Amino acid sequence: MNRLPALLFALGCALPIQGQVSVQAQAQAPPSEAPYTAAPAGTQGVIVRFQANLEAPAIQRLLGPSFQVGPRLYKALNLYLVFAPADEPSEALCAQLELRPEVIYAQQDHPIVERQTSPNDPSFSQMYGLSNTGQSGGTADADIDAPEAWDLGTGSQDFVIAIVDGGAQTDHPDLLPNRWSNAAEVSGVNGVDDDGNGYVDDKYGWDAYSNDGTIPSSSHGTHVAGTAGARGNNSLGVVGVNWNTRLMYVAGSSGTTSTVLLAYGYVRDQKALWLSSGGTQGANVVVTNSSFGVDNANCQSGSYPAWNDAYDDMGSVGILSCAATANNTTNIDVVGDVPTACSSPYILSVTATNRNDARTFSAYGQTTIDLAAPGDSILSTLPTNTYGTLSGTSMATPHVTGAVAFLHSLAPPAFQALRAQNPGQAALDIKAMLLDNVDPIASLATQTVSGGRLNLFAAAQAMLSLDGLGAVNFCGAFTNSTGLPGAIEASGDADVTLNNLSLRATQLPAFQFCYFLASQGQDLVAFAGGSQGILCVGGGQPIGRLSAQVQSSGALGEVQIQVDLTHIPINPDYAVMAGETWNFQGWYRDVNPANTSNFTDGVSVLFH
Ligand SMILES: [Ca+2]
Ligand SMILES: [Ca+2]
Ligand SMILES: [Ca+2]
Ligand SMILES: [Ca+2]
Repeated sequence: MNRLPALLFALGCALPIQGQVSVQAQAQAPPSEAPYTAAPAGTQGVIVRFQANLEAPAIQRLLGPSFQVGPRLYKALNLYLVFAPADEPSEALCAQLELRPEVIYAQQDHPIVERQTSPNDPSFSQMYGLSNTGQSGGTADADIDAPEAWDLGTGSQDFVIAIVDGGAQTDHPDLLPNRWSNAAEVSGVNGVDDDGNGYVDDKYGWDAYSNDGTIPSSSHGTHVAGTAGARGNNSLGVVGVNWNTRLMYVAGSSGTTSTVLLAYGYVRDQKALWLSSGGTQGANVVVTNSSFGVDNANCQSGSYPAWNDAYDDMGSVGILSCAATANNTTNIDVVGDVPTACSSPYILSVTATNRNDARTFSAYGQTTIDLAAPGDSILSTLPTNTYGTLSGTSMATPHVTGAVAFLHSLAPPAFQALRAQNPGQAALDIKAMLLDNVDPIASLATQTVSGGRLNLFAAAQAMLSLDGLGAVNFCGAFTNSTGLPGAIEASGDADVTLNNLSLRATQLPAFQFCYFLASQGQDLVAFAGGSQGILCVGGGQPIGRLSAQVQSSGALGEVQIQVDLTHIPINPDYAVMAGETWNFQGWYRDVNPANTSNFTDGVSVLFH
């Protein structure tokens, strides 16, 4: 280990003093790589770009004893950290260094901080759920990483959150800037259904209690709304998960199921109208927030069919429903709950954690409760223009609700295309992004579906990391003889003119043969003949076989192919067109115990 510096020193001595370094000298040995260290006591660091090929020993010689050459920082630019006397003004020092022929430039080693966007709302520092600094006895980072997420975006008024609650102070100064309103009714005639949507005077939402457009006030609803979408960075009060959004107020969170259905019905109608009118009418509701329910009720018993129906129907137009589970420490898997144990895939069931990531007062369920969010001592808006702290699953849920709208606001073009074509699938994808990107919490591993607490930043990164493909997996895969389900991944770009789609089948048995199928249809039928898995493509459409058999490699059995989009082998060969959705699946052999057919799940790509 000691030989290298000595050798380099010898080389350095041989170098010309004026920095005109021979390439041959460099080629004989790698340059010195001093370990990175902070500036030693009594020195300051300066970043210096030296002439190409000039290496540390020569630099040290050229600079003389008052400088100490530190590590090379950036090879391609020949940038070094150089330590200089601390008492010299750094600007003068840089200017002095730049006079030297071997120096291209010098700059200060400016301190940097990890960039996190903090709003100027004065109470932000108390909002541990968004950013936990350990305030008030909490655990640092037991939070949803909101400031990190706000580096990526701060929400958008293109997306509407329906607060289905007891009502709200809709003109609270920290909520008013983000209030959804129905322009035709606001500027219309009282007593007249100005926009013809079937609801008279629905200016800011609907009141299902009295079936009119006057929204009652409610402490609970005002608080919930602020968590999801109090205006951020307005030098006032609190900040919501979204600084910018649209809050629609729908009163109807207690009483009987009929009230709730009337409330959901309004939301659904407004979204359907928005879709059918091309965005000129109605409201682009992407999520509802609900914190009510029927304790200890079995949603699947046959006594509550309208609940799942409503969630599925709202889901089909791209609305996820975030629901607060019970505020008691029961296992919802066992005792049941409506709606948080209802089976609709469009529900996000939420339990609450505190400033130490502990669940103390709220229900759980490994198969029913999707995730946790901060819900203990949450600061938010309250009526009569005030603020205050409340606790409950009701306070946890709007963090998740806000996250749904937030992810929508970050959607890259591929996701926007999917959302336009299949809003229900886009909703399910957002749910998956949220659940797949929680912060794992050991105690929640067996108490929630996801095993953790919401992390807005991680989910936002997942949304942004969708490349140009926006591929969506479907169908689900069956366990094969390795104990793993064969899976398929697609990567590349959905622009057909780029033609760079790649398919990768993974988790197959090793050294088994596989080929890839393509079809514009989907199918979900068990394959005949004692085989395992499900054929997921076809559905009455032709199925093409994209490749000759290829053999999987590696212990986990991987196969990858590049797809020629100009020649999908569906007799005759077919060129993929923009606007088409194609579905792909891997079909592989599995020896279990005899040779059988087996399948990966399916992956769907909308090309543009
Ligand atoms: Ca954090
Ligand atoms: Ca109306
Ligand atoms: Ca009216
Ligand atoms: Ca504010």
